[in-house]
Amino acid sequence: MSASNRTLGLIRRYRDRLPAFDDANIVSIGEGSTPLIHAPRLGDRLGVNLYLKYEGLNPTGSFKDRGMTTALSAAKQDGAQAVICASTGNTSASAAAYAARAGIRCVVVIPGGKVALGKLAQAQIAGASVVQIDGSFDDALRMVRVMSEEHPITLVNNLNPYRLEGQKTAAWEIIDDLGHQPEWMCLPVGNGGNITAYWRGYNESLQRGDISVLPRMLGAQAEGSAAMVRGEDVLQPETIATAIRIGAPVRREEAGAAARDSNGGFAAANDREILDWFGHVVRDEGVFCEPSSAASLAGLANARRDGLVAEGAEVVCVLTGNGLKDPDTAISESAPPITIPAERDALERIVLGTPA
Ligand code: AN7
Repeated sequence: MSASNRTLGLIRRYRDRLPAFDDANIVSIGEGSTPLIHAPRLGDRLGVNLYLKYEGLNPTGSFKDRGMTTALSAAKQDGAQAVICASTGNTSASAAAYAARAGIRCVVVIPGGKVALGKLAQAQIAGASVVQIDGSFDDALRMVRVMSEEHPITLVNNLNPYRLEGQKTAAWEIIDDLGHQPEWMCLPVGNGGNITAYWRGYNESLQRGDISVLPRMLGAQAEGSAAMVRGEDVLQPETIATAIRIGAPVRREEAGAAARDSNGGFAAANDREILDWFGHVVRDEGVFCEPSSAASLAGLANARRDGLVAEGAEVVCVLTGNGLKDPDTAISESAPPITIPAERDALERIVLGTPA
């Protein structure tokens, strides 16, 4: 039997280029190998040749699984008894699942009332200790860092070096699928971990000779939490895109270097723009992502408007999380269902579009 890449999981798929793990310590749920989807209608709307890297199809519905397979495999290899993280939601869902798989206790600390419903459900049902605080993600991260420094509990936020090692594999998949690097690589930025990981992945591919040119990196942020765009931390971050509601990016130095060294940049989009692109991507292409993921499209639109990204450029946008993560926002952005009696004529009026 020859296993598909999805069955292998990404540690086995890219074994020769990742940290070494004993087979018995590999914690995988079949992450990675997500589709790269050509998006011609959405691309026309943006004036670019657009591809979507649909990371919402990972096992827990976000790109975080790429970093959790490596982080939890390392934790298992080290004999860790417990892992901890702060999270805007997706990290907690992924950590909870991979810790469950590893048989390791998991504690997640989240900003109370600011985590999308699907993500909360995932962490809770997987058996993590879910702790809400009256504070932001940045406050939660400060707290879990102290716990991991003072107690034998492994931090699995992206300060953990194994996280980015796993996440960089997405860049390699894009090169495999496209056959070359895109001109622009666009992704939503919160802590700046993922843009750092992609940049590392592309640079390693350059060193291997798989590509001869690097893509330009575009980081998209929500206007209310745009620390990288502003060049300073945001004390009270706010946005509908709760996954990237982060004011003090942990990887600000590396993320800034990725944008600068690639001749790329950062772009902000406001909540209305993010929600508009959240609708466009599913109505144009049938791809349902969470609002934070649509921030990459909204940021790209603004980078096009400002002349940073040229017309006709080949662009890969990362859709970092699945739309099912945040059903509340999808419902509030949609027309409600039409209620009718269970009668033929009532349905016919709607089918034919005639007024009642
Ligand atoms: C869908 O889950 O930080 O720039 O705690 O969930 O690497 O932080 C999530 C981040 C983009 C930003 N898109 O990535 C968490 C968390 C989605 C996300 C980001 C996140 P980074």
